[in-house]
Amino acid sequence: MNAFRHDAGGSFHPVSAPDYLPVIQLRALQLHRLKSIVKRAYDHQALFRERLDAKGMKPQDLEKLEDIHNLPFTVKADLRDTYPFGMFASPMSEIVRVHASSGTTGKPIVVAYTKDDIDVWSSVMVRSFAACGLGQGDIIQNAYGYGLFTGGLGAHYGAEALGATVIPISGGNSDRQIMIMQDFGVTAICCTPSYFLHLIERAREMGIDMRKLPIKAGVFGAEPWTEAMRERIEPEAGIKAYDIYGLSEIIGPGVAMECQEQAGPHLFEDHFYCEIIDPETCKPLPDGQEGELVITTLSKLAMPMIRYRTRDITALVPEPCECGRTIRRMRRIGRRSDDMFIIRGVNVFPSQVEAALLKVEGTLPHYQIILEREKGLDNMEVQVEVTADVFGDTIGAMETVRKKLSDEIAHILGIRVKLSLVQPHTIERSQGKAKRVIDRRKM
Ligand code: DLL
Repeated sequence: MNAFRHDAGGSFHPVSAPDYLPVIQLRALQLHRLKSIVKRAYDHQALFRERLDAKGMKPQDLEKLEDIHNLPFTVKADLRDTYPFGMFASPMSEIVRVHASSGTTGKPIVVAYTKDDIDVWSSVMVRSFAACGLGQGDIIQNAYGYGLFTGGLGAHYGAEALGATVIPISGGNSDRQIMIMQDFGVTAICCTPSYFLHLIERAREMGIDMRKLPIKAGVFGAEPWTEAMRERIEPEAGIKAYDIYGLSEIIGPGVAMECQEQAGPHLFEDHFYCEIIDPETCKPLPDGQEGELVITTLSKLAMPMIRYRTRDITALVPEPCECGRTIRRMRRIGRRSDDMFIIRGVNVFPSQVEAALLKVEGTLPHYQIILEREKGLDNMEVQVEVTADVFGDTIGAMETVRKKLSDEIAHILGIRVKLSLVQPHTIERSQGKAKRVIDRRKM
């Protein structure tokens, strides 16, 4: 029998059983898996072995979960430095798939999967889909990019294992996306939230009201998005928008996913051990406190990651979720420690700008932040689209929106910035991850 088989409908799916393990059992399972993965990394990953030796430690020293705090971290540079296959812990003959993430500079980082790893990945994706109420009978349009990016194939294998019908359309060609969504009776879509915004807009231009289509859910991730963005998306498309989180280094999509309570993504803790650390001191922080998410893969064979520093900033939520899952939630990831920039001494994250913009009526959820250096001083300009009504109206409407925006941004950031209100369609639309910040300071 297929291990991922489940009954369609209802909120509890047998495949989701690990989501509901009694906490004591979950921690015991984590410890058991942690011991074995640390041994595997020590035996097969030269870098990890050297670092553990340098600390005078052996895998057997790990007796309880808290001992993980003594293990060395892994960072993205380690994957670059060992490019392409230096972190693989399985022989090439057992590796059935590689993916790569392009990053911003130089060589990509390469990640690998054995057959078992692919099965684990599919199972966490099945649990992700089931968590937001999808199952057999659903028609899932997968508009994450297929290829080296993990989004496409990760969601694809999961949706198939779920027993849903998958449309492997990949990203781009928006008119065809909308035609298929309408003609095939699509009930759910997977893509980045920014691309979905573009699809909503394009559907409207094509005279199609998405609210009248059978689509009911969006599985949105791969980039930060805010609660304000969810509030824009849901009523405009007549769907529920769910947050899915993941990263290539750990597995791809399916590290965490929101349930129907939409109260922060649940981490699939039986496969991913999660800690929050202070990014400056690297000391562990208690649940509820915000810091950098650090993940250890508990079952990944081809490329175990021990204490991988994600750079993503969040907090673990100690309170149990209404849904009854025992696996913990984290707060929605609004920012990465490395997408922060400093303007006039103030730390700014793009998501703060997004939250401010979307509070003001008359704005559209399409924006970009441009950083420039003039005479040694850094300047920030926010370009945001406004509705055709506002743009075409008298100067009065534009000025009202500008004043509200300026106040909102000053309220959230504590500084006033240059604002450019532009007409709809001025800002380039993305098919995958949106580029929110254009940094011209280094050009
Ligand atoms: O973006 C994997 C993925 C595909 C996740 C599809 C969800 C859906 P990478 O390209 O390696 O992998 O990028 C990982 O993207 O460290 C976060 O900074 C960001 N990210 C991913 N999901 C979310 C999310 C995929 N839901 C990096 N909210 C991560 C905020 C996210 N940021």
